[in-house]
This record gives sequence, C-alpha cells and structure tokens, in this order.
Amino acid sequence: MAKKSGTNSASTAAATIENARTGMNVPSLKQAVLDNLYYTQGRTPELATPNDWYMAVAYSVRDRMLDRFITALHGLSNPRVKIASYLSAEFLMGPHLGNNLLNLGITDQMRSAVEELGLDLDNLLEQEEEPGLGNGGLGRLAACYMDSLASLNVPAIGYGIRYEFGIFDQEIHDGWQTEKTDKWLRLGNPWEISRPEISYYVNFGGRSEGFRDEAGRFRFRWVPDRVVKGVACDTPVPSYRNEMVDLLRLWKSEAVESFDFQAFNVGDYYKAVNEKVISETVSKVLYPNDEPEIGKTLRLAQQYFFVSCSLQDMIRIHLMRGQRIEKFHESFAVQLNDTHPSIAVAELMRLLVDEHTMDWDNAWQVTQKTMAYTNHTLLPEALEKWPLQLFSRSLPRHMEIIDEINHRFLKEVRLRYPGDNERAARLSIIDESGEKYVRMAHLASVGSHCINGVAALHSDLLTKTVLKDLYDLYPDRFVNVTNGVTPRRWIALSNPGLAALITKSIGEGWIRHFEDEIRKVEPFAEDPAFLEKWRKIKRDNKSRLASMIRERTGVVADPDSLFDIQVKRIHEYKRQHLNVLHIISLYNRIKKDPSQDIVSRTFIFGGKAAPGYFMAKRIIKLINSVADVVNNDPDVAGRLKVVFFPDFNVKNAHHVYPAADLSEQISTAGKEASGTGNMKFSMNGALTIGTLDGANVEIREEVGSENFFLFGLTADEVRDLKATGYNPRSYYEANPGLREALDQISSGHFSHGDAELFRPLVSNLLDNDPFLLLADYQAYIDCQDRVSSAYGDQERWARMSVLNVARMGKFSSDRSIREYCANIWNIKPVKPK
Ligand code: F58
Repeated sequence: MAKKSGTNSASTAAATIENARTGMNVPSLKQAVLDNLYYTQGRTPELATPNDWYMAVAYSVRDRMLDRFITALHGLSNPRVKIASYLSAEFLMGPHLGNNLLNLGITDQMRSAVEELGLDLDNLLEQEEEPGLGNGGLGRLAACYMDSLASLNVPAIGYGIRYEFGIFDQEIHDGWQTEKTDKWLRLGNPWEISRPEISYYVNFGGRSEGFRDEAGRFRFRWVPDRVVKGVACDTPVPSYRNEMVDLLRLWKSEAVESFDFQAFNVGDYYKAVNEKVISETVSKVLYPNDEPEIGKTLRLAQQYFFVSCSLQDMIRIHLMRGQRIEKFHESFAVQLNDTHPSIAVAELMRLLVDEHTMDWDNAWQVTQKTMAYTNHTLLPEALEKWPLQLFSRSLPRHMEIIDEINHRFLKEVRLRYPGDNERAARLSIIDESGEKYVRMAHLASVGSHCINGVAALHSDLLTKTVLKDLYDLYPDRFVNVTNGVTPRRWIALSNPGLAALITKSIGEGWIRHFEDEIRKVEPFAEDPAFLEKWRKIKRDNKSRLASMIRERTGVVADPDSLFDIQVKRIHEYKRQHLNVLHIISLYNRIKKDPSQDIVSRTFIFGGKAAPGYFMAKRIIKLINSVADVVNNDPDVAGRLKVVFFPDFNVKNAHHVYPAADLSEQISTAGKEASGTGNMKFSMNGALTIGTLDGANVEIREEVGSENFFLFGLTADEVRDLKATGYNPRSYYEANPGLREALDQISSGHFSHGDAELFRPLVSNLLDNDPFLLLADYQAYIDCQDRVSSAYGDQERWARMSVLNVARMGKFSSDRSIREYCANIWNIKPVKPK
C-alpha cells in the first residue's frame, strides 16, 4: 500500500477512481496513464515502448496541473497584480517529470500506480530527455528562479527561445570532447502547449523612414526586408504544493505565410521554401559559447526575435487588462538576464513611440521604470558588444533609437562632468575607440532603474571595475542580489535519502521555508546516531554514482574513497588544470614512496567546453591523459582514481552533487561572478575547497570558516600582483613540486611521449598565466593536505558536513526572489499557505 504523502491521500485498498484527468489517488493515476497511453499515444500496453509509457505518465501529470495553470493564466488579466517578466535567452529547466510529481505531491502515488502496471517509476524518469536550453549557470539560475517565483506565489512569465537544438551532447573519444547535436524534441515534448494563435511578427533589415500620419504627427516606420513570425510554446511551471502555476513562454520562429504566398504566386516555389527555411533558422540552435560571440548576425537576430515577441505579448496582456499604455510599468517588471535581452530597452521605446504614439520623454520614463538589468560577469572580454555596422543592417530603426538615447544620455554626462571628454567616451553606449560597437551593458544600464550583480563581491567589483563609470554617475541604481538555488530540485528531488532524514528530524517545512527551517538540523551535528545515518546516506549516494561512472567510463571508483568533484563549464578562469596539478603532485608523492599512507581519492570532473575554445578542449584531454596514467599505475594501487564524467547536464547533476565529499570552487579570485554549483554541493553535505571568489565568500561566512577549506590570493591581491608585474616563471623555478608536474606534462609523460600535445597549455602557464595558477599552486596543495587530514577523522567530517547543510538557508533561490520582489520589482509575493 502506498504511503501517505503531501496533501493528497494515497491509495487505500478501498480507493476508487475519482477522475482520470484530475484524481490524485493511485487508481485514478493508473487509469489516467492507461487512458493517455491509448488516447494520446495511440498504444496498448502490449505494444507500448518505454517512451510511450513515459509520455503517458507525463501527460497524466500535465493533466493534473492544467486546472491551476488555466486559473493562473486567467489571473494574468487582473490589472491589480504586477507580473514579473524574466527575459532570458536561456532556461536550463532540467527534466520535468520528477520535479512536477514532487511539486504536486504525488510521487508515491504515481510510483504505486505504475508499479501496478508492471513498471518502475525510476526507469520512466530515466526516459526523459532534458530540455538543455542553456549553457550553464546563467540558464540554470533562470530555471531555479522560475521554481521560486511559482512557489512564492509571484505571478511570473519566463520569456525565452524554444531552441530546436539545445546545448550539444558531449561524448569523449580518445580523451577528446566531441559534440553531437541535441535532438531533444525527437520523441516529442509532452510538457509543451503550442499556441499558434499567440504569435507576433518580427521585422529584420530594411530601412526606417519618416512620415506624417493622419493626425498630422511626424512618426517613423520601419520598412523591413524580412519578417519572421514567433509562435508561443508554453510550459507550465508548478509551485511546490500550492495553487500557483507560472508560465514559461518560449518563442519558436516560423515563416510568415503571406511572404511564402507572395513568392509562390509569382511562381517561385523554391524562393518560398527558402524563406521558410531561413525563418525557422532563427530559433534553430542555442549558441554553445560561454562567452559572447561578436559578429554573428544570427545571434543578434535570436536576441531581437525573442525580445520583440515578449514585449509585444506583454503589451497585449497589459491592454487586455483595460489599462492605458502609459501605465505599462504597473503591469510588468522586466528583468534582463544579462545583456542578451538588453535590446529590450530600444524595442520597448520603439513599440511605445512608433507603434503606440507616446512621446519620447514619457516612453523613456516607462521604459526605465519597467527594466532592470542583472550582470553575470566581470571578465571585460565577456561584455557583449555588437559591431555597429552589423547592428544597423539588422535593426536600422533600433540604431536610430539607440543614437537618440545615447545623445540624450551624453548630454546629461557632459552637464555632470563638463569638459571630461574621456569619461564621456568611456560611458557612451557606442564605443568609438576603433571599429564602432554598441555596448550592450551600457544600453541595459542606461535604460534600467536598477542594476545588480549576483554575489556581494561581484556587485562590489562591478562598481569598481567594468561598470565603474556608470556607478559614479548612478550610484543609487546599483544593488546586490546574491544568487540562490532551489532546494526542491537540488535536495528534495535529487537526494531523496538526505531529504527523508532531514524531514524525519525537523519535519517537512524546510522544503517550503528553507531559509528559516533548515537551521534546525544544526543540533543534530552532535548526535552520533544521526551522524551515522548521515554518513550512510552519503555512502549510498557515492555508491550509486560509482556504478554510473563504471557504466559510462569503465573506471572503477571506490565509494570509501574521498569523492573530490569539480563539475562546471570548462574554462581557464575556473582552473580545472589547477586541480590536475594537485592530482599529479599526489601521484608523484606516491611514486617516490609507494608504501606511504595516503587518503584515497576519486577525482571526478564534468563539464562542457565551448566547441571553439582551444584551451578548454585541451584541458579535457589533459584530464583524460592524466587519468589513463594514474588509474593504471600499479604503484598507485587504486588509491587515486581520475574520472571525466561525460555530458554533464542537469539530469546527471542530480546524481553528482549528492555524492560529493569535496566541492572544488577554485576560480581565480575576482573572476567567478557567483557560482551556483558551490551552493548545490554544500546543500548536499559536501565541504568546499575554495578561493574567496563569487558566492564562496558568503558561503564561508554562513557555514563558518572552520567548516570551509580556504586558500589562495584574494581579488585585491590578484589585482596588485598583476599591477606590479606577475612573473609565473619565478614560481616554477622556486617550487620543485610545481616544476616537476609542469615538466612532466610538457615532456609527454602523460601523452605517450608526445611533447607537442600539451605544450600550448604549459607555455601559456609559464609565459602568461592570466589566471594565476602558479601563484596559487602551493597554497592549494597545502590546503588539500588539510582536507586529507580532516577526512581522516570521519566523525568530524560528518559534523562539518551537517553544519554545511544546516547553514545554507541563505542560498535558497526563494531568498533571492524575495529580494528581487522587494528591492527591484516592487512586487509583494503572497506567502504560500
Ligand atoms: C554565470 N554566467 C557566471 N554565462 O559565470 C556564474 O558565476 C554565475 O553564478 C551564473 O552566471 C549565474 O549568475 C554564465 O553562465 C553564460 O553561460 C552566458 C551564455 C551566453 C553567452 C555569454 C555567457
């Protein structure tokens, strides 16, 4: 008999079918799955494939969200509620089925229902192909925020792009990354509701021309040379066990029929077909780069495409509420997730002035009151800018509007700083220092009432570095909102063992009110019986991950070894290769004295490299090359294992974070804006080895310095060292351990004698080392030694692990969303019941 769970009664022997569309008990769910199998999938149980069953279960869950979804959509037309509109080119939602079952509170009931049909729910969950519509942290943050928005009862719409191909699937061949297209829609997407009637036209190219309208007003109109249609694809985002269901509305590009027909009528069938192909290209594929790509017309087209559809949709909703256009900002708070949607500033101006005939000044007020901008990077090279030529060709009317915005803005700057032409040039939205560019961060900042960084250190550095001039001009616009992650997906769903123990100890309130409740776990850090259970859960999680690793890579990992994990995009600033230098150093210690006592470790790496990022791809190859040598050396005798876990994505991440003992957060201080993986690890009881970078600083403050392994230069020290002339070679020469490791890599010790393979990597470190690996090397090694000795005392380690979880309340995305609501959007979340 199924257990009672959540608010819905589970099966009893006497339970009967309530309603095959909405009933929550086991017989209803069972009937629903059979009905959907037959009537939606067109299959009988005898012939059903695993995917058919998955689809039938997914549709049955979706059916149960629809009442609330429809009610919530109707609610959007109430003019008294302000809607949070999250504009993001990426939403990395992860698999839906498990999460939706959890949020609806029917996981146990569904497990029993499918069991009665001879199926295993975990196998069905495995069937789901996740929508990988994002690159990494930024896209995943958007997904965590959608979960929190719904769970805090905030009416919200996430607007983005429905890419046909998401982030590529990563395969490893001979130690190298290869990319495979992500055909995530191949078997259908049961969560999406396509809405062909909600569609908008989006112009590209052509020219802008002035004209006088019937009322005698001078106006501008855009005469495009191409028009694309955006069609809404909706996905419901249910809250954790309350009534609210928010909306994720992604736009799919299609050809405009009339354009097809024009060509068709004059007999040019192939031109018509071509038009269709080109139109569909706009939402075809996610750019897999973790730095912006300059000069890709299609990327700019994607940004403008989704922003224009989204703003047109918001205006439709606003007018549908019976409100005047001048009050648009009372209906919507628009958050720009980085600069990718920042063309919204110019597009809203265009819609208000050109289409809705508002005067410029009023339109500008509305725009500024509506928009707010989140910055996610401090790397100056990662700040998005578009060549002016390309920009004007694609968006001629926006170029005029931006020129006008800039003209007025620079007038203000000159009034404030008379004669300071250099400052004006630095502040200008147009970079005129060489080839001309549109600086998107400036456009976003000038057009927004609020600008935020994503961790305290990051927000502070923003005002001192990349956005300093803007901060001097508008200090009141700058705030910090430290990132957070949802404890629903990242503990309750992915670590059921830990979740059950926590619930047994402090009740289930922590899932909904993580910020206040999780601290109640703290006293259990002194309870030996609790610690015993805690350790067993971690051991089981490690054992499960070890099986997956064996299955996917052939490497046998010992669940009793220390699981030392670094999973994130591969990037030089994240310093996966510093981790490798530590592995090599341990390996060399063993080689010098194979009989010495060392703490066994399994080093696990995961993450994708941008396909065109030469160094990142070489780092993957290096990890695999070192793995080959270390894993197979009889002197090592299995005490060190190195694994590159292929295709790190949300689905795999569910198994990775809960199995970690040690979380590697070792970026060069001042480079990682926040990090969110650091939070997921810590919430699952891993201890962190990390620099004072991004949110690590705040995590350490919360968990206590005695429960965090800190090493390395601070952001200020990094800056000073660079300013005084950093010489990486001097560290190499002075440190025999470091020298030995680097010499081995460059001599071909890990590459069958091939001395060319890693030469670019090593030369870059010796001659340049922009991310200061060599400067931080010894501090890192020493810190890792402290980790090993701490791990030797398993009781103490478990205590530290419990305290890490207990003190993570701050890093719930619910807290972040409350801050956005209170400090930026002026929206009052309704406290969930
Ligand atoms: C990440 N940025 C930051 N960008 O690196 C990380 O520190 C932070 O925690 C996270 O955002 C959330 O705030 C990031 O993931 C991208 O992936 C962009 C994709 C599109 C091109 C530009 C980078």
